[in-house]
Amino acid sequence: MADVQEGLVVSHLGKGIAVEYDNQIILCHPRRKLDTVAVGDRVEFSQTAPDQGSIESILPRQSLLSRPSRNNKTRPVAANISHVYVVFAVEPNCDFLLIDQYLALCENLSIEAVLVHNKVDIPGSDSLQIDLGYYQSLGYSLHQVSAKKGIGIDGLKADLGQHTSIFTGQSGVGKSSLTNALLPDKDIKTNTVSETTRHGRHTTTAATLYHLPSGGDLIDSPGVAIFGLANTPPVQLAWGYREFQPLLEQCRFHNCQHVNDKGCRIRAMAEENSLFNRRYQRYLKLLDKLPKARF
Ligand SMILES: Nc1nc2c(ncn2[C@@H]2O[C@H](COP(=O)(O)OP(=O)(O)O)[C@@H](O)[C@H]2O)c(=O)[nH]1
Ligand SMILES: [Mg+2]
Ligand SMILES: [Zn+2]
Repeated sequence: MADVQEGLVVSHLGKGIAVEYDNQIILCHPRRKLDTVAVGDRVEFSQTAPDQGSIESILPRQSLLSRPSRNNKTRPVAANISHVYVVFAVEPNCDFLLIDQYLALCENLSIEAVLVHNKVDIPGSDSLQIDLGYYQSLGYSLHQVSAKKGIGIDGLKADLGQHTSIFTGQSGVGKSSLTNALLPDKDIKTNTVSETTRHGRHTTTAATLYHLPSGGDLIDSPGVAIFGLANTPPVQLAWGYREFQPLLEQCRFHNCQHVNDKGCRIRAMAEENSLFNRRYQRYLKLLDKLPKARF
């Protein structure tokens, strides 16, 4: 086999995969039978022409985020992310059910979830404080920011500088605005990727990895809900609620679903503590959304 080099997958282009190596972009094609390559993957490739190559293998992943695709399958989107920044705001109406869903999934994927409360310049943002304080009591970090007014952006930059991250959250909360605040020359960079390779336009629907000028890597994925609950068994959903974890062993039945089961410690706790109960009610809603028949 020809010499292999190690590179970083930064984007999918129209005609191949953009692999960064030695400050250059090499347009690569995966070997047949290789698993689907995701942005953020570290790969071994062999060069076939000055700016072209063939991906021989995908190096072991620290994490993998997938998006649901056809036939109940999932498609890898972003690899090796260590932190997911869950963005929300008072407007559009803060969707705590969606936040809990992201937190539960991250917990199960061993990815750190960080809360980003954007648009704090909007009056009424204070109304979220009680719920946010509860999340903080569970150990979640919280950034209070305004992409528009530049509030809290330096703290966010410093935090992002340590790792590979992705923003998630419902449409309209300000993910693109935050990305622009962190990466002012993003559009230039996007064009550079396609110009350097001359092998196909950069598709705006694909995920792209950017090196932030202030440090750290950010994977930008325009799709809204990058990861869904479709493949989450109920036990994982319950475990994804951090405050449930120490109680799970205390339910009377080992297969307790924490709904109407006798001797359920989690339900008992929900009756005693109103903030716990708010999260518990959302757990019940998410449980209801799971495709039960499959487990
Ligand atoms: N008031 C206010 N508006 C913001 C802020 N950040 C973003 N927006 C606005 O919210 C809307 C949606 O922002 P966008 O970045 O497109 O959200 P995305 O769908 O999550 O990418 C736009 O009209 C932005 O101008 C902010 O910090 N404060
Ligand atoms: Mg956007
Ligand atoms: Zn229980």
